Amino acid sequence: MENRIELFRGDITKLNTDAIVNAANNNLLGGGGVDGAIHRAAGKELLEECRLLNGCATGDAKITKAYKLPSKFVIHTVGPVWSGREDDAQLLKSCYIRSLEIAAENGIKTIAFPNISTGVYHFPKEEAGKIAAAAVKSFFENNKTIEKVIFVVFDDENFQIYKRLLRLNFNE
Ligand code: AR6
Repeated sequence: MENRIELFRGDITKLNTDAIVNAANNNLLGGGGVDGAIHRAAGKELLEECRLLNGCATGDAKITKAYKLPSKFVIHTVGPVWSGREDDAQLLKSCYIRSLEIAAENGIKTIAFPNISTGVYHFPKEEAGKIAAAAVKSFFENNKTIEKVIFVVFDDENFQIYKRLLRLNFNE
């Protein structure tokens, strides 16, 4: 597991990992938050490719090119809108696992995730962080091709949560 998971605080659109993951919605036609930032930075060709995908189910993921972004691919996944029901956690886990499966199928070695569902979709951040970290660690148990997963945190609350969950020491 050593060094295969990293934490980055900032804007995911700046990363030059092989893939960045987008926290999209079911129609894949853009939106606010990280989705808006990715579409703005990638340019209108990203939306044109997304139009051909016929949307995406919650918990699933689809891949496109990344156009003007520094990364090579965008993997669009759709997190659950927090409802308090039992399947929220399963659907969020599935976003991470499906994104990693698609990444592996496409030869991707480095991939960056935003904190899916923790913005407009209101998933509790602590629980979402635990699900994300557990999903990636369990995927790594059976996969040797993905070299690095970067958790990208944008807000301070998620930064504090992920530092603790990943037991990382930062000199601040
Ligand atoms: N880089 C990294 N993380 C970011 C960035 C960024 N540039 N901007 C925001 N975040 P959200 P969701 C963080 O709302 O909850 C969209 O409209 C943010 O701090 O982007 O999955 C879609 O179209 C938060 O922790 O996604 C959907 O309709 C995290 O990204 C809906 O929002 C996710 O927040 C999806 O909602």
